[in-house]
Amino acid sequence: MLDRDIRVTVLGNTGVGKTTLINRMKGSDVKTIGSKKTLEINIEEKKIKLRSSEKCPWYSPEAHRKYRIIAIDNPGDYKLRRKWREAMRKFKTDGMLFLLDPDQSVEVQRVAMEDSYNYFLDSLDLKPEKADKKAAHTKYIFHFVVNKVDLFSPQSIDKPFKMSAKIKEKAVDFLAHFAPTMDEFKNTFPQSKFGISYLSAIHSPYKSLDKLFEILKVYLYQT
Ligand SMILES: Nc1nc2c(ncn2[C@@H]2O[C@H](COP(=O)(O)OP(=O)(O)OP(=O)(O)O)[C@@H](O)[C@H]2O)c(=O)[nH]1
Ligand SMILES: [Mg+2]
Repeated sequence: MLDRDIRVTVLGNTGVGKTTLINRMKGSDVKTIGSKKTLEINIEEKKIKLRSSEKCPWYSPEAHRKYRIIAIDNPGDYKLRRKWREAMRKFKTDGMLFLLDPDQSVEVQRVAMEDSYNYFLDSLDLKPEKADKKAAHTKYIFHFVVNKVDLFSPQSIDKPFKMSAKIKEKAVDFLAHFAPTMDEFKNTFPQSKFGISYLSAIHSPYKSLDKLFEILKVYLYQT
């Protein structure tokens, strides 16, 4: 079959922008829609043609390929977070997008990141020793996203958002708070892939979001 799937679990504390990112991926104008707190696990789908495909010669299957993005949107509220375990056990995905919000407490978000670590391990096996063993061989994609980078530098809403070196620098500094937790993931999942993106789910041009799935595609299909 020509088309391929990319399945992602989207996690992060409440209000970090998970639903906004997914709505944007689906092509909605998130500036006007706004989003309510997610209470249930929602499965969202969108078939997209990635821009890298356009660079392929016409005789390459890649030039004609579409990617079906299946995104599992989870509630971030800590009281609802146990649903993450249920979701990860039920919907086996290729990777997780873990979103962070520079405007929220680092401490609270670190706990959310630790929860994603523990619940993902639970999804491999509820017995901790077995889960650790499985984790050593698990090929998964852990992608950490610093969202809302527009907040680092308020820009005119009328102008297209531009990622400056200054914004990037601030986003890198912010992510550094999470380095010890991210290292823990790397130690536990040595066969897995790790990535980082900095973006604004609301303001980044679509091609930046598209890039997010490009990265996942390369990880998954090496093309
Ligand atoms: N400035 C800015 N605000 C954003 C961005 N992305 C999302 N938001 C806002 O953040 C708020 C929360 O977004 P949601 O997408 O509902 O967050 P969520 O992670 O789905 O939250 P839960 O469903 O409760 O887990 C909304 O008011 C969004 O408009 C962004 O890139 N920049
Ligand atoms: Mg939501």
